[in-house]
Amino acid sequence: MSIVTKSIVNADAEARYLSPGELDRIKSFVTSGDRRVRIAQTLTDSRDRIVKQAGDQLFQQRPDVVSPGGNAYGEDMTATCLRDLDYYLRLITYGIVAGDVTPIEEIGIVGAREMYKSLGTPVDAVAAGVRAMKNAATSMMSGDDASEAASYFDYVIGGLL
Ligand SMILES: CCC1=C(C)/C(=C/C2=NC(=C\c3[nH]c(/C=C4\NC(=O)[C@H](C)[C@H]4CC)c(C)c3CCC(=O)O)/C(CCC(=O)O)=C2C)NC1=O
Repeated sequence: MSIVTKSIVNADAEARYLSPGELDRIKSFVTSGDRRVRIAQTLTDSRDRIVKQAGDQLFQQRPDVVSPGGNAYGEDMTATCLRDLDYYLRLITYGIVAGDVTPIEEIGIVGAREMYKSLGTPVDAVAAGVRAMKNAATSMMSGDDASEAASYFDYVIGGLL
């Protein structure tokens, strides 16, 4: 939910007008809108390149995951691993557009550690893959956009570890 919807739901539950604090937060959400949409557009347009570069970097750092016995060993498992990175990149674009990490948390973080544990997937390597996506993505952006985008990647990394 965006800050706009959330504020309205909260205010209406108490049948009150939006508070000055809520209006301030909505103002900064609105004024940062162009930037957030621009960042989400860059990530969306470059998603294939970001996932590919991150996969290459991850498998160089962690050759164990793509070696025999590794969780991402073999063409199909490697493709599933890259798909997971793509899932997280997609969720990050949702969060950036909403200006809120809740969609990322609800879809991709809650229960993720337990799920990866049950799959035998080393979650620290998933986090390393997300970090590699962060490096690839932020290198395509200017300073302010890069630091805003970075905070969402960091949220995912922190949520997995
Ligand atoms: C949008 C929210 C969402 C997420 C996050 C998600 C993750 C997810 N990853 C899965 C599997 C998997 N995930 C990986 C990923 C990896 N293995 C590694 O060693 C690497 C470190 C890593 C890539 C970075 C692999 C290899 C599998 C298949 C494991 C198996 O079938 O044994 C599965 C099991 C079912 C399936 O194969 O599709 C789920 C549910 N699904 C979702 O709907």
